[in-house]
Amino acid sequence: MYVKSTKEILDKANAGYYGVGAFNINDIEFLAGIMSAAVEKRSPVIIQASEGAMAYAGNGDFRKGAYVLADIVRRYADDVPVPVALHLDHGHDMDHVMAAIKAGFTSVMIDASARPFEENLAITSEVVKIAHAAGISVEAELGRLVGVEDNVSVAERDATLVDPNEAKIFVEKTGVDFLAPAIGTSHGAFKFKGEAKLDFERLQRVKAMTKIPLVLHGASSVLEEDVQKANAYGAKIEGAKGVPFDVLKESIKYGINKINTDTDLRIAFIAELRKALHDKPSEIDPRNFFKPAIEAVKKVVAQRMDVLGSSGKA
Ligand code: TD3
Ligand code: ZN
Repeated sequence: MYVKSTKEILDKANAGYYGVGAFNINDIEFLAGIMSAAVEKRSPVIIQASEGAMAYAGNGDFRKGAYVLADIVRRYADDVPVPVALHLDHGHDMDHVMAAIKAGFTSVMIDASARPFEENLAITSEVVKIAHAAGISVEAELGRLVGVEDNVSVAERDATLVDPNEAKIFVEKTGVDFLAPAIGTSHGAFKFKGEAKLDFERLQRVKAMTKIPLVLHGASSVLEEDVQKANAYGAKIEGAKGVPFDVLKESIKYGINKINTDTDLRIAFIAELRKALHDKPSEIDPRNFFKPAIEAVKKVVAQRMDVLGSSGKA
C-alpha cells in the first residue's frame, strides 16, 4: 500500500502521539528486512534514501537511482497491508529534490540547515512551492546536528540548536510540512561522550510554536548486543553510543513523530554478515550471507516499531 503522501502517515502519528520510523535504504536487502518487520508489526513505515543512496542505486547516476529505488519500493509495497512512504533524506540541492519528485517519492527533505536562516528559509520556500504543486510533502531542518555537552554555555547551545522563535517564523513563512529541530542528536554511532541528553525543553517550545510533525535525526540507539557481535567477528567499533529507548519515548511524548534510523540497521546487518562470512567459509552464494543479515535488520526494525508505538497502527 504505497501512500500518496508521507503527510498522511505523519499527521496521524501527530494526532495520536506516536512515532513512525524512517529507515534508510541503499538496496533490496535493507528494504526486504524493513518491509518484513512492518508487515509483521502492522506498522506504517517510511523508507528513506539519501543522495548517496540514489547515486549508489543508479550505479553512479543519482537520477537513474531515484527511479530504481522508487520502482523497487513501489513494487514491494504494492501487496502489503501497511502504508509505505518513500522520502528523500537530506536533499541538499534542487537537482536531487527534482529527481526524487519525478521518480515518485512521496516526500522530500531539503536540508539547507548549514546556511544562514534567511537563505534556508528562501530555499525551503522554493522547494515547498514545487513539491506541493506535485502533491508531495516537505521536511526541512533548523539548527545543526551536534551533541549537547554539559559544559557548553547557553550562547554556544543557542548557536547550534534550534531557536523556537525562528522555528515558528520558518514554518509559517515556508509552509513546510515537517520540521527537524536540532536538539542535541548527531548522525552515526558516536553521539554522546557522557550521558545521552537531549534538550527537551527546547523541543517542547518548538512543538508549541509549530504544532506540525517533528523529526528526530540521528535517532539510532546503537544496540550494545549488535556492536559486541560485530566486534566479536572482527569489527572495531569502540565507544559507540546512541539514543536509549526511554529517551526516544520521551521525545515522542514531546512531539517527535518521525524517527530517522540508519546506523542501527547498518550495525545489525554488518554484525550478522561478518558472522555468516566467518561461519560458512566454503559458501560462495552471497544470498546465503545476506539472508541472515536481512533477518537482523528485520529484528532491529520490529523492535523499534514497538518502542516508537507504531506497531498495530496500520
Ligand atoms: O538522516 N539520517 C540517516 C543518515 C545518517 C547517516 O547515518 C539520520 O538522521 C539517522 O541517523 P543515525 O545515524 O542515528 O541512524
Ligand atoms: Zn539525518
